[in-house]
Amino acid sequence: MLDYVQLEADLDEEERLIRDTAREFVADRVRPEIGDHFEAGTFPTEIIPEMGEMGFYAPNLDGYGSPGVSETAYGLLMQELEACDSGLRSMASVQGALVMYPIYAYGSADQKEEWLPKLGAGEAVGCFGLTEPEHGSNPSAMETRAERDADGYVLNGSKTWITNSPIADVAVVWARDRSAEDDPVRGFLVETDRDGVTTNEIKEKLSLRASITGEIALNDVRVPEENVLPGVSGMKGPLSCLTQARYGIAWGAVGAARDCFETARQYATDREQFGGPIARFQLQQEKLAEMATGITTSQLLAYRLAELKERGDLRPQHVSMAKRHNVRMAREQARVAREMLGGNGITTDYSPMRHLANMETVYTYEGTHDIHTLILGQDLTGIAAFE
Ligand code: TGC
Ligand code: FAD
Repeated sequence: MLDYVQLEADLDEEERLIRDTAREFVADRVRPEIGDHFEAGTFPTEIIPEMGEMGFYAPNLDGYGSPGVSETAYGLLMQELEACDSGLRSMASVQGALVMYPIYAYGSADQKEEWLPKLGAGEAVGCFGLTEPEHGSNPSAMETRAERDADGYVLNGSKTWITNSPIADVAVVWARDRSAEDDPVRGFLVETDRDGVTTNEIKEKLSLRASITGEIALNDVRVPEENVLPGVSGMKGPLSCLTQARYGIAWGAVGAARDCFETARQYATDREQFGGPIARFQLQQEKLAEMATGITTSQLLAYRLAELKERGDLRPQHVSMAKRHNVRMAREQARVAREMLGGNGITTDYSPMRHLANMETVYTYEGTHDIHTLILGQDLTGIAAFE
């Protein structure tokens, strides 16, 4: 596997173990069938508890069953999952960074005790409802609202493009609290079997096909006071969760690109044209050299993020730079790898076209490439150019 500047030489034993465990799990349990799932538009739901048993959901959190592994170990895990398919990494990202993290960071003791162990074990599935039909890049304009009633809140609104909503047991729903001054955004734990909740699946996707995506419609949904996340109020709540998930994507995208590179390198060595392997042509070697360089520079960025995160110096803007850079790199490398495989490259027999299609989603979700450009622009100039 490509590790051109020997970053893996510095991994500790636990980090190597987590990388290898994830790599083997993916090779045995997911990779053989992933092309079929992509074609069928399905996710292998039977592996959800298996991933829990392996400790793949938020192992970087400490307590309530999570071991508190290093941020590098967590990144390597995301890298190995996405080397198989972005849908697999999405499963772990949403469950860990977008559902367990807000409960861990902002939940009450009861909420943590009720949800973290079973989400960590994959015995329950969570989803994260921020995006709305009319408010994607600008979630702060959300229309979903919570009105107080006698013993809690009544929620109304709709969320869309929600990973795993059709199979979720609980949704972290972000809504404006109309009973408080300035309608602050609050997080609500909404069990999906509550009256008034519907979660239709979105089936027409041509990207991230091996992942379940849906809507969340909330029609006079009553939730008790104890379902509100007490520890946060305002957009910082959902945006801080996004920073956790974007961190995982910055690592994961490197995995997808690495898989494209390894597939293209092997193919170029095996495939013969004009009397010998196509890997002997300078045009093909130039492509491999560019890919290896792009992957290596992205790896360096990911490893540096881990160091900053460990010592508490990671800023959301650092994560924006890495998500933006590494996903663009992976999208470009997937296209080049696809090209190197000729006609075979457009099939599900090989991974690059699947990764390429997936990268269109990864480029768009968790803040589009444009939005991360503007976040960096604001940080570099002090001037916000969102509006
Ligand atoms: P703004 O006024 O800038 O900030 C409000 C408060 O939040 C703080 N903050 C952050 N904190 C942590 N991490 C971040 N990334 C943060 N960004 C902002 C900020 O310091 C402030 O705190 P305080 O204490 O002063 O109140 O907020 P804004 O509403 O103007 O934000 C602007 C913008 C464009 C950056 C934001 O809206 C944005 O990031 N938009 C992109 C939307 C997005 O990424 N949606 C993702 C939906 S979830 C998803 O895609 C899941 S895919 C899952 C999968 O399958 O993997
Ligand atoms: P829009 O915001 O309408 O953007 C359209 C275009 O306009 C983009 O190119 C964008 O970059 C550009 N644009 C927007 N604003 C500006 C600006 N100020 N300046 C310049 N250009 C701009 N959301 C969740 O909450 N939870 C999930 O689990 C989740 N999972 C997802 C799974 C999939 C498969 C997909 C595709 C999306 C998912 N999302 C989820 C939603 C995702 O986060 C949004 O699609 C994303 O934030 C962009 O919003 P939008 O699609 O409404 O695009």
